[in-house]
Amino acid sequence: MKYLFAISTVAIAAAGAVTAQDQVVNIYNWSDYIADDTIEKFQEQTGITVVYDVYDSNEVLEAKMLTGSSGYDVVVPTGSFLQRQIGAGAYQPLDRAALPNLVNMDPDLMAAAAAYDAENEHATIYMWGTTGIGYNIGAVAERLGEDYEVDSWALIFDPEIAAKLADCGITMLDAPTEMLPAAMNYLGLDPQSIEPADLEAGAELLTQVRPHIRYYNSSQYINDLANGDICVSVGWSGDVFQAQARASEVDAGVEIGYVIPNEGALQWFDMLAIPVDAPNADNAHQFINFIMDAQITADITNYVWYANANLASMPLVDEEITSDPGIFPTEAAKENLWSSPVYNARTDRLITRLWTTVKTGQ
Ligand code: SPD
Repeated sequence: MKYLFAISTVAIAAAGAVTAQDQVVNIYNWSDYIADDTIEKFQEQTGITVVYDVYDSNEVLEAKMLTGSSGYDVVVPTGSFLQRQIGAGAYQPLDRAALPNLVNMDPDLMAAAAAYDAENEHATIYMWGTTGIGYNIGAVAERLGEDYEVDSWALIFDPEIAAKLADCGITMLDAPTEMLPAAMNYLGLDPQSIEPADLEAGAELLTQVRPHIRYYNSSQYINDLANGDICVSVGWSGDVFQAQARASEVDAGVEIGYVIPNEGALQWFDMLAIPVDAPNADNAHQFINFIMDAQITADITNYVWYANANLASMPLVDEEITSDPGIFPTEAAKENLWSSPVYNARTDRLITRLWTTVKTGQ
């Protein structure tokens, strides 16, 4: 999906110094991941026209980055994928002099993200979140009882429980590097393990519950949860909160909850990076610097319900968001969060093969 955001001639004239060739920036971002006015504000402020394209899978982005000549100026890989793509030479180092708003970033979270990109040389954090469970509170209570507490991956990974929910619709992310570790963790295995036997055990569990899964998709579940068309999703934190907000707008009696299960969950960072062959690298830096403005980042978090790593933005983020443990996990919940390992090519091939088996049943 590609959007060209129109810009008024007034804004172009105001920008003055930029040449015609410089007046475009091509952004490739996750779907449902920006405020409704961010692009317009950037265009008004800089005179640069934004061409905006979206995806819902790291694998899709990675294929483009490794092929090269994508035409994109700014992309948003998740940390573990970023590291592998940096290794393949897919990104250029950031010009820190062009990014004065880097001072706004939380040094602790940037240090955590540096595990994937030494000294944050190639990327800065866009948003971060967890991969947990979104659920329709009423539909689940109807099937499992009012007293059933939704606090465990058992809701999805226990075949007996999943069977009771199948009729109202369980969905999983089409994200093998997230679903396999979640299943492994539920089995008591290390979610970061790259041992083939552990990954195979995770796949076996996913195959067991497969008859109860309505679909594997990483974006459709937002609307489907909101509309009551499905009742349980393995989903990304902010996406589930967006479903919650949409459900309350529709007011069809659907109430959505998000839980980081007791057994733990994946924590991830999505990173702003510039492809090595970006046609408009200067504009890309302007865009990234604009995003790191405290008010702009706060506006995005307030719109998409994802945590950010911009300390200066925090006083501007709605308290409803900063105080929600599903978005900013408690210290206790943080103890059980894991990060994604960087998979080598061999493990990656195994994961792809196992995931195909899980999804197709063969
Ligand atoms: N709708 C925005 C979803 C952003 C999800 N980022 C991917 C995280 C991968 N672990």
